[in-house]
Amino acid sequence: MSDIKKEIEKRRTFAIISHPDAGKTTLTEKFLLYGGAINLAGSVKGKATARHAVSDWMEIEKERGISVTSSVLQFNYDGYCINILDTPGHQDFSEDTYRTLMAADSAVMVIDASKGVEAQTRKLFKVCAMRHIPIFTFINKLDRDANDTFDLLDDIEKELGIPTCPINWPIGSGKEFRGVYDRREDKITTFSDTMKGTKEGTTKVVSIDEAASTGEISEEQQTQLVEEIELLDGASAEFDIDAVSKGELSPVFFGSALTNFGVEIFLKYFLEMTSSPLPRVSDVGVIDPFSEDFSAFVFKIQANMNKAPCEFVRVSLTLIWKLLMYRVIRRCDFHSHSR
Ligand SMILES: Nc1nc2c(ncn2[C@@H]2O[C@H](COP(=O)(O)OP(=O)(O)OP(=O)(O)O)[C@@H](O)[C@H]2O)c(=O)[nH]1
Ligand SMILES: [Mg+2]
Repeated sequence: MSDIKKEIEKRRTFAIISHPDAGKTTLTEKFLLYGGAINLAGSVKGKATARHAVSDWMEIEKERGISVTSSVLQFNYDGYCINILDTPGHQDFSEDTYRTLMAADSAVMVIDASKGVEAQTRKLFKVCAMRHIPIFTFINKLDRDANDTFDLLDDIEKELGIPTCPINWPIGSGKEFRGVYDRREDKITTFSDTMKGTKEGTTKVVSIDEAASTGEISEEQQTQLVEEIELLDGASAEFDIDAVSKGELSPVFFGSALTNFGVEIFLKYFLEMTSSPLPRVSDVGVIDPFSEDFSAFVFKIQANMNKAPCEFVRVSLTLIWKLLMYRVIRRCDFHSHSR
């Protein structure tokens, strides 16, 4: 395989979607932390002197702690080159999000564990479902008291009409949130202090019995976990990668973006379960990412980022495969992609 093909296969481009405030920007920031793109994570609503989230770069975003415009961020992790499209949840900026979703090969749907599926999540999910892209679910804010885990899954399945397959399972929530149980490995990962989410922290992988005997989780949590796993094994959909890649089954993960718990576990599985850039349909036929011809799709124009307007372009080209902010020096004719 040529080097260029290998390069293309290492690419992952995904959008993060949800109702406002579910934690998209916070999760994006933590991906950057684990990718080594930043070594200290900022917060969405930092004090005047504190660091802010990298993707909320506009003054209004820093002041109000909300995302107004979609941001594209690139980082490397475990040999992959990852492009994240952090989208705004607020409905006033939905147009921006809809267009940005056209550039994504998959989507991460963030759900607040104390709220479940909310209005904007429903709308954005529909856009992703129409494109049949893989949709991964990250149930966030487990560091706060959460709804019952089975109820959260029921809510997703009933409200959005997509079967779910939990890849891991939370142990406790709020102050009692201890870690997640990995169904494939049959192991528990517990988390250490992450300095309020600014640092990576360390994790410990133990068996269910070990976790209880060493006091990592309480006896009650162990009993509850064993019961829940038994119930889940009988009730949840089997993992099927084909169904995931067609957007017909959503793998579900649990964690807390604020404290970083469960973020790296999610990232690892996500990279394993997603594919490299897919062919796109355009007005001149299907465009293969491995094709030798240049092709690009302008999905966003940002007027106030630099002195000159910037165009965000998804580029297909054998010589270069990049998703970057391109400052347009000279206008080019681009094909219109319809998928
Ligand atoms: N307790 C807790 N708070 C969180 C978590 N993740 C995010 N938050 C907080 O929730 C608020 C919203 O987080 P953001 O990351 O800005 O949410 P968003 O989805 O990007 O919001 P919009 O871009 O405005 O749609 C902030 O105050 C975060 O600190 C979490 O895991 N736990
Ligand atoms: Mg945001």
